[in-house]
Amino acid sequence: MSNLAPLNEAIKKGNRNEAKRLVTEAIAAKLPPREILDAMVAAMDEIGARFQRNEVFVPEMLIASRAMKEALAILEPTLVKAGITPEFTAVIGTVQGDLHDIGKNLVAMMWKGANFAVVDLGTNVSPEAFVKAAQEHKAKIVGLSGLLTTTMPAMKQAVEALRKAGLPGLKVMIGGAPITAEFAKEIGADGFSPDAASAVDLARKLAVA
Ligand code: B1M
Repeated sequence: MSNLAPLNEAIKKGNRNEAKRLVTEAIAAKLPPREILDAMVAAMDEIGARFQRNEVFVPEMLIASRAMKEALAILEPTLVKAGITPEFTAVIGTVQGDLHDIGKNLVAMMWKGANFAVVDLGTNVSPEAFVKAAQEHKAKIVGLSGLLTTTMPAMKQAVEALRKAGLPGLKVMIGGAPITAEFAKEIGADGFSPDAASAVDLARKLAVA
């Protein structure tokens, strides 16, 4: 196999068995691991762009992300052997008091699909836990998700704790249904994304800023 278009297509369609079969074939055919990875990441970029154009919706993003995740797990040992590592580490979690995780999981999946190393702290995450994880994993990005207006103050507290920890170069981005760019500015976050696709673009932008 020398053409990676079918692998790209299988991920976009969320056809995980086909994606796993094709990535296995590509590895066996000794295609350059970077090219295999690029074809897979391009599929997720395209899905993200389609989502932003309202051409696909959350279910399509979820199944594409699942196909990506499973195919990536097969490719991972080959990438490690070739010295290809994730672009950077991003920590994500839903803020304290909030148990909603569907949107946060979607962002985490899209980030993994974009070749970021993702540390997912789950839900109801305290400001201290965000700080600890950012320090431990030398994160470039911390992403805070929140769905409740009542837990927006917890988001502010998490941003304050991260700032107080003085982690050099760390960027904090936020998102969730009640969150706005104005609120991000107000609490001193570095940015806000309205959806999982733009969360990839923003994380990339912030990581190099
Ligand atoms: Co809850 N809930 N809920 N709920 N729930 C909402 C949020 C609510 C708007 C419903 C309503 O009243 N209309 C309302 C909040 C009102 C408010 O605060 N103003 C609400 C409430 C009140 C509650 C409870 C308090 C209800 C109760 O017990 N009385 C309770 C709170 C529990 C708690 O958290 N402590 C509660 C509980 C629950 C369930 C457990 C039943 C369940 C959650 C299941 C789960 O997440 N595992 C649930 C659900 C499912 C919802 C709704 C229906 C759907 C949320 C969702 O998953 N959306 C929601 C109503 C609604 O939004 N229509 C509602 C789909 C998801 C893909 O979108 O999460 O917005 P979203 O994520 C998007 C973007 O926001 C963005 O990208 C995602 C994908 O594009 N995004 C980020 C999210 N995080 C990001 C981070 C980023 C960047 C982008 O960077 C880091």
